[in-house]
Amino acid sequence: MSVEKSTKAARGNVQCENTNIHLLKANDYVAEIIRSKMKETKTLLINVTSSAGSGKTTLMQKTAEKLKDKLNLAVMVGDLETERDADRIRQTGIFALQIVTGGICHLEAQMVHQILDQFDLENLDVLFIENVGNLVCPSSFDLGEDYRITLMATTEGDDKPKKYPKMFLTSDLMLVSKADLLPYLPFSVDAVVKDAREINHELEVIQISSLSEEGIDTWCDWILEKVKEKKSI
Ligand SMILES: Nc1nc2c(ncn2[C@@H]2O[C@H](COP(=O)(O)OP(=O)(O)O)[C@@H](O)[C@H]2O)c(=O)[nH]1
Ligand SMILES: [Mg+2]
Repeated sequence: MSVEKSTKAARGNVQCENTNIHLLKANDYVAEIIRSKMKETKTLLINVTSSAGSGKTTLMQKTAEKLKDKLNLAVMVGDLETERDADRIRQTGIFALQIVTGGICHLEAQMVHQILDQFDLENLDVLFIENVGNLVCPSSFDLGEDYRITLMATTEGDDKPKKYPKMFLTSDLMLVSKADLLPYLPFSVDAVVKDAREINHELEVIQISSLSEEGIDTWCDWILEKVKEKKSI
């Protein structure tokens, strides 16, 4: 996240009355350690969030297929149980590790930091973190990322940004996913973008489908641009 976005995330944290402030302080301390490590190795860190089933793992697979010849990519995946997503991602030929949270509904910076040295960061251009699927808890935890991405699937209904504002407030890019299903669903892209931008007027938006590949080149160009920026700092 940019400095401005980090501030936004912090502001969001204060608003979250039910979250333990001390836990978040400890989290943010470790997130800064991760951030400085990533700065050292010039590895772009992208935190991928969404509800369960919005297409995160499928997008990781598609991104690997499209970019693995141009960039060194790896994925860290969080789920309550099973290695299934990491297995799916490894089948594309890139390195992936699963964090099994054992019931915790989000990833914390400490969990990420614990397995970070299993990734060859010196030679990695992008490390994606596929967060646990839900639009609530992951929004409060900075993982030291450069950018936070939220997938908003057409199958979820277009009312979600206003119902789960913190996730959209703290994200840099919203991917309107499963765009191939638009002809069959009562979902207004205009409405979802309007609501999301009322929460966060800087939010970038790309409409994608991992199945039809609509928007995938734009998404890949976005990644390539951010990698270039990261290398030049
Ligand atoms: N129609 C359609 N289905 C998709 C797309 N992306 C993912 N899916 C399907 O949505 C389901 C959940 O996808 P998955 O990637 O596991 O979602 P995750 O839980 O967010 O990681 C799977 O059945 C996918 O095949 C897409 O772009 N279009
Ligand atoms: Mg998944």
